[in-house]
Amino acid sequence: MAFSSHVASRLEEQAIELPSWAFGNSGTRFRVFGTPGTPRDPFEKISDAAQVHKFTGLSPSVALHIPWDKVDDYAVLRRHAEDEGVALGTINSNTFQDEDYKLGSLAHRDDRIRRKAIDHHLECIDIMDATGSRDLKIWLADGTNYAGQDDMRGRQDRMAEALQEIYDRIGEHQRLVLEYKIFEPAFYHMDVPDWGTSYAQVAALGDRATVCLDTGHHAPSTNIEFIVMQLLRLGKLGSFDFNSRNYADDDLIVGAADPFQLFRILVEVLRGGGYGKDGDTAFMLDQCHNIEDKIPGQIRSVLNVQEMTARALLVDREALTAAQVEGDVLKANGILMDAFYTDVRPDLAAWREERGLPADPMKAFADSGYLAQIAADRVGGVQAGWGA
Ligand code: AOS
Ligand code: ZN
Ligand code: ZN
Repeated sequence: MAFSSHVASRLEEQAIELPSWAFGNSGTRFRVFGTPGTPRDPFEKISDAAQVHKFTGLSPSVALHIPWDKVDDYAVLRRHAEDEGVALGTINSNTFQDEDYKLGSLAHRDDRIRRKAIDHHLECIDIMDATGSRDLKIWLADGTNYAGQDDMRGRQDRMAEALQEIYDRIGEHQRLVLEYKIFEPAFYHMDVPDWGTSYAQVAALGDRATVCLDTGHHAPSTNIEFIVMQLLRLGKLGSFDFNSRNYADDDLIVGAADPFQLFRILVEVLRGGGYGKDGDTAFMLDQCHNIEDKIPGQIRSVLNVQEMTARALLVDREALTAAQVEGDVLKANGILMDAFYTDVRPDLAAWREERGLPADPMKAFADSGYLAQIAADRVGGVQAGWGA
């Protein structure tokens, strides 16, 4: 049984932005396991990311992280990306790896350090102008480790003022996306710990400031799809950083730990008008691959999102609403579970082939020999990783 024309066409709207840093070496504080052929510069990262789009058709853009992806001429990097069949996407700021930021950045008490952090973001916006990027994603590691360490309210006020200056520089076709995270690297409080704080901060800025929801940034058992519903209802769900976690911000392959949760999130995205042409909630991966091959890890990730999206599109919304109106608890849950339990892989394979894509992108990439080729070509030089 093939997909209905409705599902088939909606699947064509899917676009999942890849993080450049997923193709470099990253790992944990215990060890970073390198891989032969790992990119040595942003150009090679873009080439690897373009393989994901080539074999899946799902990832037309690549997010950059500044300063990790700094280059002399962004017009050259932009042309390289276009030659590889992708575009440059979100620009991610970085105020978490400089010695000055030990006690914070945009929330810091020291005017000089806050100025430095604001200027870094203004530089990121200049880069956005060169790359044609729409989104500036801000994730702050700011916070404290002990009660009494600093005045939490003063930090909110200073951060609000700094964000306002950054927002005022954002162009009319650009957005500021503020990401929240419950803990790490601060362990007593984060200055943007939850969706409510991010919402309060971006609502104060204006229409082109929104929230980034990273699926690994919540306390265990948080009902993430409720947050998705609420932010869509408030018109402030700017983007997702998709990944999966078993315990904390593990940054593992999205859908690997809990495909049902990913399905429920996508059901709310569809219901709330955040999917594809309905709205402008950007889908992005934010993952790090330490022991698994990086490009196949990203291919598996975007296929997981596609598969759960296909299942979410199968939910019989009319029958579900009718069951909800009737208060028929088991029938309503059963309708949702019928969609979740549907194996859409054969129909997805056919859908891909009808569009000139390989039925099995994982196998097609493995057969391409690309990994062996870059391992042979990329000998010498410093492999890119977190911080380079
Ligand atoms: C950190 O945990 C956040 O998820 C960030 O979005 C991300 O890991 C890093 O800044 C690269 O974007
Ligand atoms: Zn993230
Ligand atoms: Zn994270």
